[in-house]
Amino acid sequence: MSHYQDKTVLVIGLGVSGRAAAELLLRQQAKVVAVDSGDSPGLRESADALRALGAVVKLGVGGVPEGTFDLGVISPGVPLEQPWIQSLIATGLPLIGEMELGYSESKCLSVAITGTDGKTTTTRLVEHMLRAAGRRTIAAGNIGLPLCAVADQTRELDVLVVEASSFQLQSIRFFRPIIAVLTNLAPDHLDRHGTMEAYARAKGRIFENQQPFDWAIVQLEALRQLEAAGVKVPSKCITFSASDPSADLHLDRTLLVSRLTGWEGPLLDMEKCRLKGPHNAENLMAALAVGKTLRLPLEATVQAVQAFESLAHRCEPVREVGGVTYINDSKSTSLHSLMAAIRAVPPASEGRPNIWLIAGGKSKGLDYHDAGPVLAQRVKGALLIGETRERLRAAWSLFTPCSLTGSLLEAVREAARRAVPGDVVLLSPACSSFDQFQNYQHRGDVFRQAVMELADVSNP
Ligand code: UMA
Repeated sequence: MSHYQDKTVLVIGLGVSGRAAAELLLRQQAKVVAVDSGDSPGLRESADALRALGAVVKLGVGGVPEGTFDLGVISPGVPLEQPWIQSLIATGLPLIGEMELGYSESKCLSVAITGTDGKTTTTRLVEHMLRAAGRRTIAAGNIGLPLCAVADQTRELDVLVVEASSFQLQSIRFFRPIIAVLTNLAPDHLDRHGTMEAYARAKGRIFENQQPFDWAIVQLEALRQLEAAGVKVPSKCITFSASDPSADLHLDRTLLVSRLTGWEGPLLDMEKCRLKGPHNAENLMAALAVGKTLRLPLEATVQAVQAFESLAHRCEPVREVGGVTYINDSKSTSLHSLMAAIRAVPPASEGRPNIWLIAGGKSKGLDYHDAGPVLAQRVKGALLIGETRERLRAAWSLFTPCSLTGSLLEAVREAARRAVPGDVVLLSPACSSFDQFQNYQHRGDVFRQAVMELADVSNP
């Protein structure tokens, strides 16, 4: 008999997570009541599919539905802080996240990866490295594939690689990865978490259930931030950093170097990797450290990660037109990722600024002033779009010339008009996309399309 048989479970939110959670529970003969505050054609389709499997589904519901429940399962995008969720918790109802539910039904070891930036790249790197070493694995979680959707397949796997967001980590209970990676910590999602400390504590929960024999692989700077926020890491720790040479793994010019006992010396030359920039050096260090703790052969892991291509929408080179390179970094929704993208662009030989930056979108409650010095050094001009464009102009115009533009398309055309050979046009919005686009992929696709439509005067 399954854990959930005959239990009445309330599933909150019916996006991909909620739907996968409801389906898993129905397979386990639970009685599912699912609610969503929205009521769109897509949600109605999901609702019909779940009703056909036996669930009770209510759309357009922004409060506690009638009935008594044994368990609540919440989607990551539904804020726990909402009064009706808080009053539900106050009734004593156990409430877990979809990731926790999927984890509780998983039958293999988990490696989990979180961090403000780099978590998807590191997750894919680890998945790629494991496969190259002959291990059976799937990457799931925030990467887009809910844990509940893959839990049934985990019996056949050696390792489940989980990308975990701060939202998902907020609603864990027993989630315990044997290896937990924290790529970095910078202000993000402050509209939901309120303060940087609260955000750091949510991220730090990835280590919460770890045992002293498990592993934490943590960027050194992020470890210090966790300590300042009062988060304890109970497991064995390996640190990495592209800028602090006292870390266990660090960047020495182009080399990734280890000072770990029994693993001392250079591991990898960034010049031989397709991934570029100090932020990717850190992603590579984290992945290699995961390989080490899983005892994968170093030679095979190095070969695998060297061949790894950057993912779509993450510092993705789109095209060169008339000597100008266009880069799609639409995934950038924080100031931290914007600065990483700027640093990953090769500087002009004479050291002059060579980047036309396209930025802006929906605000995530961040302070944009910190980018000033990097903008002054590297950015020739910023073309600002979306809801935040005026706030960005107020924060940045002391450091680089800023222009407001009406749309992404207009910004691409304007950048193309102003750029000269050797320049780079970089879309790295530092904001979420939801003011003008369905998601960051949609925003990146619109950018790519606009770039592909530019006339190449040098190559008619
Ligand atoms: N909803 C409510 N009440 C609310 C808020 C939302 O009912 O108060 C409903 C919405 O109407 C919608 C549903 O909840 O129908 C959406 O649920 P969701 O936002 O949890 O989205 P999912 O489709 O389930 O996708 C989620 C993650 N989304 C978020 O965390 C916002 C996806 O991460 C993840 O890939 C997916 O689960 C599978 O695990 C996306 C993301 O943007 C990519 N993540 C953030 C990030 O990377 O920065 C954290």
